[in-house]
Amino acid sequence: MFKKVLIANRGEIALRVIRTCKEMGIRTVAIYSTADKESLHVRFADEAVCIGPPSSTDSYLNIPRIMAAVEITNADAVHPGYGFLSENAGFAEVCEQYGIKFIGPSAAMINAMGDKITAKETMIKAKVPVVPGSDGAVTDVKKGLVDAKRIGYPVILKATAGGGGKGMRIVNGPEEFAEQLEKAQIEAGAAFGNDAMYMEKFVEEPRHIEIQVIGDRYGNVAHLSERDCSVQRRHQKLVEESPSPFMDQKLRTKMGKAAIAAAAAINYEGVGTVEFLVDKHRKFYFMEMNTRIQVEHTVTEEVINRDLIKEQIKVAAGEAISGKNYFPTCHAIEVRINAEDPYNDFRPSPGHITSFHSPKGHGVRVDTHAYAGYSVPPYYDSMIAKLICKAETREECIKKMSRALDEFVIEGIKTTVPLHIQLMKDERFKSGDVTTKFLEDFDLKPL
Ligand code: MV4
Repeated sequence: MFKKVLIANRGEIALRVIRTCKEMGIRTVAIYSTADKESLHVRFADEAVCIGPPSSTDSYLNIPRIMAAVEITNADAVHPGYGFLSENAGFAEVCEQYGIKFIGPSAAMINAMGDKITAKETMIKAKVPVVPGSDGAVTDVKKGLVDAKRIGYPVILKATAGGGGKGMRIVNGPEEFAEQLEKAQIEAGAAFGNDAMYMEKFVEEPRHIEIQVIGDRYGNVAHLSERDCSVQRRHQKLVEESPSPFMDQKLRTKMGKAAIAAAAAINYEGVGTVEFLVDKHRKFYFMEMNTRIQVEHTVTEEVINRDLIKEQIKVAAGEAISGKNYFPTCHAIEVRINAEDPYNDFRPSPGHITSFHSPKGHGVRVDTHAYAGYSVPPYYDSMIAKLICKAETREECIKKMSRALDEFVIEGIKTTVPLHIQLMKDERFKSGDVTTKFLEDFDLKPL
């Protein structure tokens, strides 16, 4: 087992990893920017190294500075958390070269899933269902129009270097094709330095259902059931739950098998997530694979009663998994509390938290680095807490979440708490009839 893990991240996930390491008897090193001096991950780690000024490029994204912190603290492993360098193949490679275990996928696995055309071709070979689309890249308008006609409008253009919704364009008919392709290429070129595009049939009002997987270095892969992440806004998830209200055991078995096949196709080692689009006919299609621990891993932890960070560290250290799949034994919902104003187009609302009280009680979990007196810096992601509730049924879970949200006191900044309070009372949400379009149609009333 590792002796000392450096956590190359900040906020709640840094704290989350520190907690598990402590329970496993592993020493921890926090890194921090000058903006995070007062952050709890700095306080609760065994050691902490300041690596630079607030700007991410000079701190949490700065590989040479992080490697210097690894060297001076003698850490033998790095946990990248989510975001920042968690899916950076270059960082994984540098760690490998220095003999430091990167608690995440290898550079090869990141690259296999990072290029979306390659990923899709790999999935087709592994017999994982994909959305019908172009054969490889869309290089010119003339060929693209022929392909789009065969696929049938509406189609969606996606950047092969993209993911998470960046560089996507919907095309409703041939008259729009040239214009949308050019716009998408310009956008993708600016965002990723790569303007290669591919095309798919546009699946209307899909659900976003993802399967948690885990693999070890001996070739065993298992699934840990699904999370429904359909409640999103501009590709930012706001609510996640497990089991999905749309799921039944037959579909879970099929999607679980597909997710395992997807991970096995790239010899996946570690914890990962296979994202699917699911249409109203219960047809599911591979969307992308995330090769990191995700924000919403906690929902799975609650329903299968396992510490996923612990499992992740164990497989990274070379332990074998049992290979058995896990199924939900209760219902869990997570809401993301962001320092944003839901009444003002979700504008970031950083600043000083004057008062902070977390909900408590049976079945209530809060993962946060915030506290009364903490200042939310304006430089990073706006998520300041995750509230996770679990109960025997979805209905009970929603009631518990409503109760917990009512107890949440955060003063001094604006947060997404009022949005969640109303969501939990929404008839459509309560019925489980939620697609990725749901939040667009949701109108927030003054409290
Ligand atoms: C799609 C789609 C419909 N049809 N692909 C968005 C994020 C990126 N991973 C892929 N995304 C989509 N791909 C086809 N062929 C709709 C989306 C999409 C979406 C997916 C999941 C959750 C929220 C979404 C919001 C808008 C669009």
